[in-house]
Amino acid sequence: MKIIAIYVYEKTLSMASAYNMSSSTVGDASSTIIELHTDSEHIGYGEICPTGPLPQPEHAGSIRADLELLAPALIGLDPVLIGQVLAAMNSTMDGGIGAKSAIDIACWDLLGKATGRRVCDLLGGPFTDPVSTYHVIAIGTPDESASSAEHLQNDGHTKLQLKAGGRRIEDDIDAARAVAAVIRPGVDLFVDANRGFSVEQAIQFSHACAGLRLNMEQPCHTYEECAAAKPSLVHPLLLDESAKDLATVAKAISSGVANGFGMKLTRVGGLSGMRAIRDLCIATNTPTSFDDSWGGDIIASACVHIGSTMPPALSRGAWISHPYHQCHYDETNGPRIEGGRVAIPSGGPGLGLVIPTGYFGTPLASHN
Ligand code: 0XW
Ligand code: MG
Repeated sequence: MKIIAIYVYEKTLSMASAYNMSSSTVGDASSTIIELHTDSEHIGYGEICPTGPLPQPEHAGSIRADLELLAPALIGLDPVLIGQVLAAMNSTMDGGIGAKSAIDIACWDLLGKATGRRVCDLLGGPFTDPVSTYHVIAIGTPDESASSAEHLQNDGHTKLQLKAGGRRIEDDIDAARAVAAVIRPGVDLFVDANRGFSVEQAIQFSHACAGLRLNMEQPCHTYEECAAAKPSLVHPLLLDESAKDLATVAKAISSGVANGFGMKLTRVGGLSGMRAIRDLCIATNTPTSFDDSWGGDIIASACVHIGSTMPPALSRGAWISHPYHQCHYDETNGPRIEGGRVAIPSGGPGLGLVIPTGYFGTPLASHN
């Protein structure tokens, strides 16, 4: 099989409900879709959709510029030989991990379609289907946060991520106490400041919440600040934004800075990069989630496929943004949350999606 054309599309994902994080509010998101056309009947789909400055340094414009550079180097390559595709991209440009991740996901989709296997099977096989997910509670008052936590648990959610940061630390402490008071046995609570706490605030928060069963996710802006806070924290520490590649993840585990991770596929090289991190987490008994900043059915499917291959005891769930936008590229198989879990898309091999021809309209760029 050979790549004969690459098409790049824009898809706007309109917000259905508010989503506030410590220093940004997610508005309508501009997703970038990749179609890899081959000399077989198969088309591979990739996607990347960063939201604001928090989860990764890239944005829609920079990703599309990177794709202009990368796409010509891919024409004529066999997409199933993913290591060679990644090597060709790395010898074309340094950086551009987001664009490279979207191409990587499209290659895995093609590998599945070419072999008649689901991506989750090629990644080692699923342990669970449906796959556990976690749900965000946006920044709000203690009453609003506690009431969201109640509703989500009633809907079957067993993993809740309370957003924090960007306001008085006392407000975050009050919200965490209010949510912790309604958390039921067997439900996990993560307080995610998305880099919004200073080192002092992280320590103050942890001590004020000392009796509460929760994990702290990416409290401070940098790896170094999280590492400085860590010895004084009472709670387990999860890294998200600072866990930017495999080497950093390895360092965070071996130095004891991180007790687990919130991981974004398109920050670490797509399914290939995430597979390496998954394996390191399994080898070191370290929990991780399988997320992305945002995105539609393609990125959600990628997260669910690889999320299913994590032993459940170490899985913090696969996160999808579908509750916050109501768009499906594949109305039948597009991932959706039911009872706090998401089924592996079952529309066929690869990512399991059947996207109607022409769904994304006129391409922003064509390479052939
Ligand atoms: C819940 N997420 C995966 C989506 C948002 O973009 C940020 C995020 C997180 O965990 O920080
Ligand atoms: Mg996070």
